[in-house]
Amino acid sequence: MKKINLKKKHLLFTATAGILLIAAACNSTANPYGQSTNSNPYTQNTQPQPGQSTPAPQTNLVVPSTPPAPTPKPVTPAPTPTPTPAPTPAPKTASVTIMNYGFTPQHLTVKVGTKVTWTNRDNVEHTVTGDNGGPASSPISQGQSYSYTFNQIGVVAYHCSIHPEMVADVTVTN
Ligand SMILES: [Cu+2]
Repeated sequence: MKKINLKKKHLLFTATAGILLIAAACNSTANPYGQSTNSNPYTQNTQPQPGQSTPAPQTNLVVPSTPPAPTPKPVTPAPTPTPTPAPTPAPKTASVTIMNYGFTPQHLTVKVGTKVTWTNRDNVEHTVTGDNGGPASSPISQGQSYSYTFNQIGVVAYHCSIHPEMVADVTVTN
């Protein structure tokens, strides 16, 4: 019994030693180029030869396999355009003063659609009467006014029907 046990142990030891040897052999031949290119790797790596420049430490060599995900741009909501209110057309108006038996200004130029207001400053009545259509007021007493809107392009001559020498005109342009 004892002898068999010893023999078994011996066999086990021999087998283990053989495996270790094979493993060691494999290790030594794993890199066949290592010995020829670097005969003494320890001294060469730690002690640079004189005249040999120390290789600069290479940094930033790690290249990420995937590019970093782009940071999502913050979505800025498009500013709501403030609705521009349609400019209210300035009321086109003009004034003519009737004074001293005359119209001032005697020659007036306005844009089409302009409302012209005549105001009598004389202490006598006057009219605004178009020569060929246009304004046609009744007698305007002192301090009163008459208005007419010119909606057609052209020259409108007018006078005072009470005092025909009082003449003037309005030029209506586009
Ligand atoms: Cu008059």
